[in-house]
Amino acid sequence: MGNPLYDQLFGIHAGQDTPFLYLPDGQTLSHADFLDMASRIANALNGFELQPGDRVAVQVEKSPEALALYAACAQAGLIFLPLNTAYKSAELSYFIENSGAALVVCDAANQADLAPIAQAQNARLETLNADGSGSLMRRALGMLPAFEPVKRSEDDLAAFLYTSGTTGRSKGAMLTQANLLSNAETLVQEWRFTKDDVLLHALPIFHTHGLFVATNVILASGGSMIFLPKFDLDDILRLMPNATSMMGVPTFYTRLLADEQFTGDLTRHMRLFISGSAPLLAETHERFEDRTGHRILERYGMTETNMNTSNPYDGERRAGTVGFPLPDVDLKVTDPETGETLPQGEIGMIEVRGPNVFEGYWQMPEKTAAELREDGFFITGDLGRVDEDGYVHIVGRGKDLIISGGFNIYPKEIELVLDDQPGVLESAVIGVPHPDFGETVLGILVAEPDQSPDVEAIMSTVQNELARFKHPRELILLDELPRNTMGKVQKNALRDRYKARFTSN
Ligand code: MCA
Ligand code: AMP
Repeated sequence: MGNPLYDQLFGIHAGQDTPFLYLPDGQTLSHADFLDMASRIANALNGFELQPGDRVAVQVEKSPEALALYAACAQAGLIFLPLNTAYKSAELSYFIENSGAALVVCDAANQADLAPIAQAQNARLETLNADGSGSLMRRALGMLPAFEPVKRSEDDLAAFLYTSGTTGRSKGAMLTQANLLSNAETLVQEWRFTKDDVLLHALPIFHTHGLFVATNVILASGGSMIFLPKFDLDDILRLMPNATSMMGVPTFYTRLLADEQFTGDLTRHMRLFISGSAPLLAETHERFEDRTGHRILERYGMTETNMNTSNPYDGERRAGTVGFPLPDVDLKVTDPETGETLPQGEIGMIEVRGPNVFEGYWQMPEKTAAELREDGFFITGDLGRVDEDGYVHIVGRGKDLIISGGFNIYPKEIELVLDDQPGVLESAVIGVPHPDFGETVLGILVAEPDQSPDVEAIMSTVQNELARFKHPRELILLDELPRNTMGKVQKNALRDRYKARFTSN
């Protein structure tokens, strides 16, 4: 027994001087350089007296060192737990405490805020900054660039990714080595990635899309990435001529289309554009094809499952659909009430099963049992149907979720903060169409009798407590919330009323 994740994604490139990361400053890191860096970090981690299976919570900017920390955790048998850089202290404190992290790695700018949180948890705190400086790399640079991977099996946990829930409490999705490896291998084959690929990588590396889909596919195929700190339109336009492929959320594609410099000529040499994390409007798909001649390949996944379906590489990429179940994924559409499989073509709950499906939620057996059936099917919370040609269509969500620019936002979490504010009786948070982010957050407040809540003060409290991308774009005071006869708030009625709030038509 070796360490399959390390051996199959990273170790296979030992000694290879072929490029792995092209950085915006013109530097190139080979696969061998990257492995040296990862091994030095693994040696540094080893000095912290961590045990295999310990969680390493990481909130750092995107950098080669941050990616090498992921490789080092695989090598050292530690569970990698990446966190959105937008999270504020109150949000971080929950993740660190809930996961029982033994090590926290953060940007030096956040060290003072995180120190008491780490201390309360008895976790060690190290820093890693965007330029690679900080206490972790200072220590790592004094280490040897070789490390014998800790023995692990495919069933061992490799990563935790936190995903919010309808109750407002985040759940740690436990992903095994096999979950990550099986999906990476499948996607390399389905999307025809090879060592000649150069992926334009502008996604964050704290979510499934940028970390497991993009990075693992490139690692498994032996290709390389143009590794950008974030999505910057000018960088993308400048560097696209050097790439063969790009992965992005729909906002990447609408932003590109909004720029006249994005032309067919710029993309002629490109092999593949992939979209996911949020619905790609059929209109965007069509406009992209008109402009470039390329049909974007849309796929569908989740934090809990990695990727489930994909439009075909060869064959029709059908706009408005997420394609077919991946070869090793079983997909069925069920009655949300009874769980019975529905006849082909009917709309119901999408359920998936396969080697990609996670182990469960960390220390939440009831939530795991509610969403992961004993026979291995995971209840996605997405409503969909399969058309007569087998293409999967996502038609809505059974879960109360907003997706803004590819980031998931659970209204409950924001409602809990709003409900707590002086003079507020109750609130409802909804997602409404937005031209750039797809959807954006709108908060509706109802005042307590004879009170007039200070909306500006409430907005600033929300801004202090929650990550920027969760902030309501606007707070609106209403006399009452629309309710059905059972007393349940009718969010559909609110969504309908405010659907044109941020769009011109
Ligand atoms: C940034 N802001 C946002 C978002 N991103 N607000 C709402 N939604 C967002 N997604 C804030 C910024 O902090 C800024 O605040 C203001 O909005 C405008 O910033 P802007 O410069 O326009 O944004 P940006 O920095 O260019 O970022 C937009 C982005 C980025 C490029 C779309 O959000 C992004 O990279 N999204 C990808 C997310 C992703 O990887 N999702 C995958 C999840 P201020 O004005 O105060 O400065 S994995 C997943 O869902 C599953 C598994 C799957 O299928 O992949
Ligand atoms: P997350 O919890 O961040 O993993 O987000 C997963 C959710 O994003 C899914 O359950 C879907 O609701 C949504 N999603 C991902 N890819 C797509 C897609 N191509 N089309 C529509 N929704 C998507």
